Amino acid sequence: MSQRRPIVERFSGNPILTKADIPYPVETVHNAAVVKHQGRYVMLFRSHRDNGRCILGLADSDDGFAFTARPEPFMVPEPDGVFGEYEAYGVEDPRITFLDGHYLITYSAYSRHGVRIGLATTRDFVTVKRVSLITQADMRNVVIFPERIDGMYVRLDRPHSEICPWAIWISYSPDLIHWGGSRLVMKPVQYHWDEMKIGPGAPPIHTERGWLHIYHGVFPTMDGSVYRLGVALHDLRDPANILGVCDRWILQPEDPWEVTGYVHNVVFTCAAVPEEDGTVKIYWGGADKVMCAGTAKIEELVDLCIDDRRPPC
Ligand code: BMA
Repeated sequence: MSQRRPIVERFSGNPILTKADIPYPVETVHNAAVVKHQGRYVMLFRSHRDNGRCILGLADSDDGFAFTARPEPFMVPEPDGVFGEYEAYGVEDPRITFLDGHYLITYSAYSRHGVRIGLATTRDFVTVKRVSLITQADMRNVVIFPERIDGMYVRLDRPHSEICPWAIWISYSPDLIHWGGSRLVMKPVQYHWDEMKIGPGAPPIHTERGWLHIYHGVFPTMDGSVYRLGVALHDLRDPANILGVCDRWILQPEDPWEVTGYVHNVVFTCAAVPEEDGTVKIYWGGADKVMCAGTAKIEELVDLCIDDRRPPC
């Protein structure tokens, strides 16, 4: 039997950004957000410093594949105030959503109190303003939908409890600061490729048939955890309702820089950029060390959620 055609076609020039491309000292370049701004691609990437804590840097591109890093980091932990207290251990895994004329940046803020999510905004990727810390500990992976639904901002998030580990929830807000109405929408499935953990990946993409969400799923092995990517389709008007979750992963660690690195066997996404030709550029960190990119067909990803589906919970 011949191999199936890959769902995500890897860019032939992967990895697209590594620490060798960064003009200040960093040890990794990974888990980046990417958006189109004024016809160009802007990447907000995470880097470990050699003290083990993370900062966020920017890189720009005309084609979405060849990126040039800017000379200075874009976000480092604030020195004082409430952000200083809650992001002292570093800022990680940003996501960006364009809404109401602003780019909304959600990022993991680490401190001795745990990990929570910060919200910052920018209009131009030159200046950035911290707005609020929008979760308590222990939350990660907040992605904001790019449209308001019934007047409310909507996000997917990933709390953690011993009773119900690492599932995806939905929450709503009238003002981006105060969030509530929280409900669980999707759970890991036992003895499945995402049985250990799932978490929101890229901000959802509006398609005619639903919100397409590319998420990550984790499987425990005797050799550590394997991080892969999957897809789910949420109802357009009621995104708490999942229309289908594809039974199989769409991407798994295969290239040498995905299998070996800072943390081995990891593909982890924070960004997917839909294009006018019906494709989507998907960006992922390889082994928590480098940035990679690939392309998929949006219709095919939506079809997978419907035609090859498993229940969300
Ligand atoms: C998760 C997060 C990600 C990371 C992944 C693999 O828990 O910390 O930032 O890419 O682990 O190490």
